[in-house]
Amino acid sequence: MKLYNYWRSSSSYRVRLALHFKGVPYEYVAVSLLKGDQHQAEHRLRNPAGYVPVLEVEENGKLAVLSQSVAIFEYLEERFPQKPLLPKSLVGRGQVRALAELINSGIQPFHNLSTLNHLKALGVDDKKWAAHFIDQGLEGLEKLAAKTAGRFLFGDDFTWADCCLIPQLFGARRFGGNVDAFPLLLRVEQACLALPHVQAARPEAQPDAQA
Ligand SMILES: N[C@@H](CCC(=O)N[C@@H](CS)C(=O)NCC(=O)O)C(=O)O
Repeated sequence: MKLYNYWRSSSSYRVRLALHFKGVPYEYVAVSLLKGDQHQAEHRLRNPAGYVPVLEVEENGKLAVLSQSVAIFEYLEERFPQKPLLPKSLVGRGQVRALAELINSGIQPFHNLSTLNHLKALGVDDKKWAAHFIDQGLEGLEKLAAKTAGRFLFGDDFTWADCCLIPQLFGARRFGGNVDAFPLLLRVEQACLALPHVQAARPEAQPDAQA
């Protein structure tokens, strides 16, 4: 399995967390968003949208590529069910998906690189804009998680929701979000950062990490 990704990309970080949690070995292939590798023809063949992450997998002797971190979670959950990242109850599974989706579609797109570049080109204060939507999204997440959290965002088991939270807080700090306003999220982050698989997936631990 090959993961085309970038050390600082929050969506890439999500997939690394899921792979490390499940103990699935993979080859790390760096796609530098700083250098614009995501726009090169070679990468556009893997993902025509020009985003990371992309996971290359093998099925029946054939290689295939998967994009979209949450779709990749779904694939990994079905292929490697032994260490689940979703709870057993149907309602619980829906709630974990909702927490993850709040981040995936409700926060991250607002601070994606191409979004910020376009805002800059329009003469908008991109940093202020991103911080506004990050804080608004995290506020919703803090309240939603108050109904479900234990040690982690959903009860006492590490789930997809945590795979999205940790990278989102990393991104929030980069883009000026006021993370200190969200004590529950920070408490869950501390619990997650104590786990070896989380440490292994951290941006700073990746081969392409730059100081
Ligand atoms: N919903 C997608 C988002 C993917 C995405 O936005 N990736 C960012 C990095 S976190 C990217 O590749 N940005 C490149 C660009 O905007 O040029 C996912 O979950 O995989």
